[in-house]
This record gives sequence, structure tokens and C-alpha cells, in this order.
Amino acid sequence: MPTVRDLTYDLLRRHGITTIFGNPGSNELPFLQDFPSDFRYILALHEGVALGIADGYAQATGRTALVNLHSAAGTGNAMGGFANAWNSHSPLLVTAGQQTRAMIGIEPLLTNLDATTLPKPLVKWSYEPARAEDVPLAISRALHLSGLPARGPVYLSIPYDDWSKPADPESLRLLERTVVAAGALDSGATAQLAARLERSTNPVIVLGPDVDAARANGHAARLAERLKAPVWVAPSAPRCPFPTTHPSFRSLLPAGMAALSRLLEGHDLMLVAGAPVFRYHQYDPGPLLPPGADLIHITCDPDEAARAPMGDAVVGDVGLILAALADAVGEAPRAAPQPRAAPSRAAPGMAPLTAERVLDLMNDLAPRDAIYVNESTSTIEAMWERMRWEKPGSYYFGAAGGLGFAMPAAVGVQLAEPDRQVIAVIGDGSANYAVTALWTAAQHGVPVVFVIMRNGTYGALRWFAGELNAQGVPGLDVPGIDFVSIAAGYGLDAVRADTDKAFADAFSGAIKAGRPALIEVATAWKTG
Ligand code: TZD
Ligand code: CA
Repeated sequence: MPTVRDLTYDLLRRHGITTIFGNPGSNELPFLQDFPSDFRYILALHEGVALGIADGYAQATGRTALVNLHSAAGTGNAMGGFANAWNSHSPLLVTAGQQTRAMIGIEPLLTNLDATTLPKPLVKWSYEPARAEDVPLAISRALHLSGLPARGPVYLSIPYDDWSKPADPESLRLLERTVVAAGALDSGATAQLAARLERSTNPVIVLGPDVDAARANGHAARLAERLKAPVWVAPSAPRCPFPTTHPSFRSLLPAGMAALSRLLEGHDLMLVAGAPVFRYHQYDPGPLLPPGADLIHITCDPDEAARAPMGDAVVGDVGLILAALADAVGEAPRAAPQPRAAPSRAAPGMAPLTAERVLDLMNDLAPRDAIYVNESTSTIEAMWERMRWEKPGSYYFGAAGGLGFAMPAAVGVQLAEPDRQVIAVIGDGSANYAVTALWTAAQHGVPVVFVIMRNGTYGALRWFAGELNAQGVPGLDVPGIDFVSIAAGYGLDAVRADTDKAFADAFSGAIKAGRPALIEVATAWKTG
């Protein structure tokens, strides 16, 4: 009879999982001992980084990724990552080692006290098996559940003495199971929805991250072409759901109610797919919809549908529904929307360069299918205005706004997408939350190019302080950090490049070299 541990590795293989992201402790050693040669362990030096790398990997592959954390302290270190993963519907199985069952009751060192409460409310399921024999079923359930819609992180706490116990022979049936999610509309419902779109005289399409997650960007483009509708990206976007070079593409919607409704005034129907309606940020009270407008919401997430304060919702497979609508809807009897004005180009200048100039240079010099993982918070609009993102999976940002996402996620995305160049665009504030991701990139030769935009300040917070009219706030500047030394210390090629030519040379050189690299560039605050 296999042990609980043997059966667990077989279950993981069965689900195509042979990579484990983690940071180990004593409670996890019995699971990791005699590590199978067909698995690889990606060590992160902090649990937030382990979770972030796994999040990037899960989003880019579209498959559940396994993260192994150490008890309560390790889970706590990863909580910011749970927030991002929860909001991006990232399929993650997070396991945490628990103390041995014989001692849990007396709370020895490294007990995960009330373990299942700890990650709530940022997981779909949180569980500690009642018996060792229940571990394989829990692993199987967690793997299926994380990957079923709406996807998301699940959490298992596993006492370390469970791994060596014999598995229940009946658990072998778990190896044979498949679970399939359906989620298309029937033809009648599709026709009804299509008719509603056809009746609209001025529809607008708003797309969110789950369109990109479903790799349905092409279906969305086909639908936009049939409907002759402009396409906006839902606010606070963590992914890019539509080619930014498509003539229907507009831009990122503002993250305030009044501003969003004002911008879409004149439209009588909003079709929103793959996003919550809406992930606002600043409080900007006003109407939820433009006057006279209706809203139809297509989402994979029942909770997103239920909590929306306006419109009608359809819960199902975003990709299948968009594809069916694109097939069903007749060609609209109006002219296609004019393409937006070509993105402006920033003038070359003296150091410090504007952030816009740095972005233009990256756009010019990076491969056309490069992937951008962003945590440069004051330049988000500038990126959406000018970057060329055409293929699915071209852009990632922390979905809960929790910093410490992008440096690790860039490593995970690059591991998942070895044939595309990953570029991490990171602010000099954000770069400090999960900087040890650099070490994992160096150790595994993951050739991300990290670009640190050094404007010396928490730029987005300075902007927000202005919005809130909050004067005299302390703690908004971050002077005196040498990212070149830090990156070199972790084993990367690292260089400071403050002029136009120095940046262009360093950036092109780093891409050509195919090794993990960091470029620090001084940028002007305020840009524009
Ligand atoms: N801590 C965490 C974990 N997440 C956060 N979002 C913040 C703090 C607050 N915060 C923001 O929302 S943006 C920001 C902070 C501190 C400034 C980031 O500065 P940066 O980028 O240098 O990375 P910019 O371009 O200068 O804004
Ligand atoms: Ca900054």
C-alpha cells in the first residue's frame, strides 16, 4: 500500500503538477524528504515571494500551481499574496505544514493554531484533514476546486506525521477521477443576448482579466468588430484582455463611479465581460451607469454577479459565451468606431527621463510579444495609453493592489512562458516588498529583465494625497536605495542607466543576454 505521501505525489502528477514553490520548515520536511526526481522545487526566500511566483505561474499557465508554506508564520508572510490571488482568480493549492498530531493539543513551537481560519476570507476552501487517511481526498478536492470556476486559492493544513501513514486503498480511485466544468449558454439564451446587443444603437464593450485568463481576447475582438463597438478595459485592470493596437481599443476606464459613467455617456448598453462591475478605487460618488444605459455582465464568478449593484448578469464560461455571441450577433448597421488617436510619444530628453520616455523605449526595443508585469503605480495610465500588448497574457498587475506581487510574479510568468521575454516594470517603492524574488530568478536563470523606475517617491500616494486633499502626510519618499548593489548582491547582472542612450543600450543588451538582469533608471516626478 502506498503511503499518504506517495499517493499525494501521484495525485499531483495526475494533475500535471511537478513544480513546487515554497519555503520550507521543520513541519514540511517529511513531505519533501526523498524528493522525487521528476519534480522540481523552486525555493523562494520569503513566503510572499513563493506565493507570488506561483501566482504568476498559475495565471500564465492557466493551471493550478502548488505552494508549500511553513505553518502559521509562513502563511502570515504570504497573506498579501493571497489577497492578489483571490482577486485574480488564480488557481493555487497552498499547503502549510502543521505540527505532529500527537502534540497539536499542547501547542508546541510552530503549531498552526486554528489553522483553517488563518487564510480566510481570501481562499475558496480552507481545511485540515481529520485523519491522515483523509489527506489524499483533501489534496484531490483542493486540486479540483482551485481549478473549477471561479478559480482561486485553496488552503490545506497538513500535520507532518500524516505523510508516512499508509493510504486507504480506496483512495487510489482518486487517481482516476476527472471533473469537468461546463458553462456555455444554450442556443436560446445566446440568441436572446445577441438580440439585446443588436437592439442597442450605441453599445460599448468593457473587458476584464477573466477574458485574458480564458484566452478569449480574439473572441472579444470578433464581437467588437461585429457590434462595431468601442472596447474599454475595466478599472484597476490586472491583465490585458484586448489587443491595444486593435482599432476598437480605447483605454483603461477610470476607477471612480462618476468619472467612469461620465466617460461612457451616450452609450445605451454596456457589455461587461470577465471583470467585477466594477473594481473602483477612489471614492467618486455619482451614477453607476450613464443616463439611459443598461448593463449586461458576463462573469465566471457567481459572487461577482451577485454583488454587482447594477445591471443583469450571466454566470458561465466567459470564453465560450463570448465566442457564441460573436457567432450569433449580426453585423451592426453602423460605421465601425474610429480608431483612437495614435498614442503620443514622449520626447527624448536629459536625465532624469520621463517615465513615458522609458516606456516608449521599452515598447520600441522589446520583442513584439514581450510580457509586462507591472508594479510601477504612478505610470499605469501611461502604460495603458502607449504599450503594444497584442497577444493574450501580455500584462499582469496585482489584482488586489497589494504590492510585492510583480517581482515574484514576473519570475513565475517567465518560468511558464520561456519563449516570450518577461519585463518587470517596478517602482522604487514597490521594489522593496518582495525583492528576494531576484535571488530565485538568479538561481534558476530565469531571464526576466527588471526595470526599476527610480523617482525617489511613492508617486501614486502623492497623487492620491492630492485627490483626498490630505496635506502634510509623512513617509512618502524613498531616497537612498541602491538597487544595482542589491541586485548584484542577489546575483543578477545589474546596471544604472539614466540617459536615453544608456537605457536603450542596457535594455537591449539585457534582452540579448538572456540572463536575469536589473536596470535602474532615474525617472522624473512628476511626469507629463
Ligand atoms: N503596501 C502594500 C502591500 N500595498 C500597497 N498598495 C501599499 C502599501 C500602498 N501603496 C500603493 O497603493 S502605491 C504605493 C504604495 C506604498 C507607492 C508605490 O510606489 P512606487 O511607484 O515607487 O512603487 P510610483 O510610480 O512612484 O507610484
Ligand atoms: Ca516611485
